[in-house]
Formats: sequence, structure tokens, C-alpha cells
Amino acid sequence: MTRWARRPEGSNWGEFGVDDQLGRLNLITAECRLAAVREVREGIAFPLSLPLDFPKGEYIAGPRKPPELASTPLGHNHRFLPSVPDVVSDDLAVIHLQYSTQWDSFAHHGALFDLDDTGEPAICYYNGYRADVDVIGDPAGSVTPHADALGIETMAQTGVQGRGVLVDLERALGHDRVAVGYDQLTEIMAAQAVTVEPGDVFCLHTGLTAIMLELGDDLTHEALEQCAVLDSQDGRLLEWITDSGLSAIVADNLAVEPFSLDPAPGADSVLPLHTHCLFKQGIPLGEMWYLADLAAWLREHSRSRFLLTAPPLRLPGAVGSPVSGVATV
Ligand code: UVW
Repeated sequence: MTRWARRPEGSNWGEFGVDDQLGRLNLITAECRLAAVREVREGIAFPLSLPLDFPKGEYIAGPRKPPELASTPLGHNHRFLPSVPDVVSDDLAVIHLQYSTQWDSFAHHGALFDLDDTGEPAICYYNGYRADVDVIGDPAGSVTPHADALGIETMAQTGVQGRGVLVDLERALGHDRVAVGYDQLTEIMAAQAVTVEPGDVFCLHTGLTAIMLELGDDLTHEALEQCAVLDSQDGRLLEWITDSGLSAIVADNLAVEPFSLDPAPGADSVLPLHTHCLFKQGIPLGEMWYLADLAAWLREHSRSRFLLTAPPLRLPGAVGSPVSGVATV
């Protein structure tokens, strides 16, 4: 039985099964992985993560903080037992899971929606999973918030391996802040001979994480306002995302789309692309990936496709995760 009496307009809830928690990752089939492996012709690997203590500079003022590293009790004392000759170090880290290069799970972004058809909206998530039943919050500060469903570990269990397809927005637009809608995106894709097939992970190179690396401690809020984003107000773009069959979207910018705490007039979300992808369609979002070296190589070799291997941490109950993905060409 479904968890909902009504599903949101434009959603695919139920189409991968009433208990599905993988959404469009279901489209990465064995055939897709074999097609991805066929893109490996040179044996060159590109790491796709920032160092996890980036971005720096003014970004640190936000609610997410850089990792703090410390030693476990047997840590950097080097000799943990005088009776044995071995030299051992051991660390612990406090990590805001979505500070740096990351995956968002479907438990990261839900919506208020009348899924019971009673006229009373409820906080819910992809496929009708519910707040405080499946995704446990912390209104009274008495429980540890966690996701019993839709957590990042469900994504990790798929391995997240398939074909990546990169569109180079920096090449087309430089570092201008442009909100790229359907017309412009499809034009750029045609010019770069980029096509997306069902199951592909769609990657957007805008140049922003390279700027973060270059500026280091000098990164300003103004610098973060550069580079392209997807125009999440463009209904045709959201429709294309639905129809394309892409399995996930990855970008090297902050949130794939623009983010402002003031919703656009008539909008029911400040992050409409997050709502469309994570809540309605079950499409994971990757943010702040480091794509510059891969994009440069693909550009030089007139290619856009590669084998992508990018599982998040298999950390039960978490809503997001750092990711150290690898592209192999
Ligand atoms: C928010 O939802 C604000 O964050 P992110 O862009 O990391 O998904």
C-alpha cells in the first residue's frame, strides 16, 4: 500500500515500488554500468572532491563548519602500548556532512504536502515517507535526529557507479552568474555534443570549486556569487529533468540552483529544484564537486562521458554525506 492518498503533481512516487527509497538511482542498471565502463579508454582517474576543509574564507561563517580533527586515545602518542614495538596513530573527526563536496539524500529536503488528502499538509519526503515517523527530527532536543528511511546509507548500498555526462557551463559562459534555463542548457549541450540517456549522472561544470581552491582563505561571499546555476524557476527545465531519465545531478557550485531565503513570487519553495529532484522525483543532488581537471581533460579530448564511481559514506541515518568520487576516462 502506498504511504499517500495523493501524490504531488510532477512526482513519480510509487513508480519504483511503494517502499522504494532509491528513486531514479533505480535507472542505473547493469547495462548502464557496462556502457559506463566502455567509456574507459585511457585509464586516467580524476578525483572529484575538494579537500574537505574547503571552502574557506567567509564561507566558514555559515552554519556548516569545517572538519575538526583530533586523536582517539591511542592516537598520536605513536606508541600505544610500551610492551609492543608497533607505531600507530589513530584519528577522530567531527564533520558537518554537507560542509564541502557532498551528496544530498532524499531525507535532506522534503515539503509540506497534503498527502493524506485531508486538507492538512504534513511534512513528508520522497515516496510519502513522513517526518517523525520515518525521518526523525528534534523539535524538543530530546532525540538524536536521524533518518530511519531515505538515509544516505540506502544510496551507499547501490555503490553509485554509472556513466557520468558533463556539460561545461564555464566553457560556454565564463564565470558570469547566469541562471541557465531549458533553452540555454539545451543549446549549450548541442554545441558541446552532450547527450543524456536514462541512468546517466548529469554533471555541471561551472568553475566555482576551482575558484574556492584558488582563493583559499581569501574567499568572499561576493566570490561565491559567481558562476552559473540552473534556473529552477523554469518549468521546462524541470520537465526536461523528469523526461531525460537522468539518475542524479551533480554540480561544482553551492546548491545546483540559486538559493535565497525569499521565495520567488508564487513559488512554494526557496529551492524549487531541490523540491523537484529530492522530493518529487527521487533524484539525488551532488554539490561542490571538484570538476575542473576532469572538464579540462574532456574538453581537450572532445569527450563528455566517463565512468563515475561516487558512493557516499554508508552512515546509517544521515541525510547527506561527503563524497570522494572518481571519474575514469
Ligand atoms: C540547503 O538545502 C540549504 O543546502 P544544500 O544546497 O546543501 O542542499
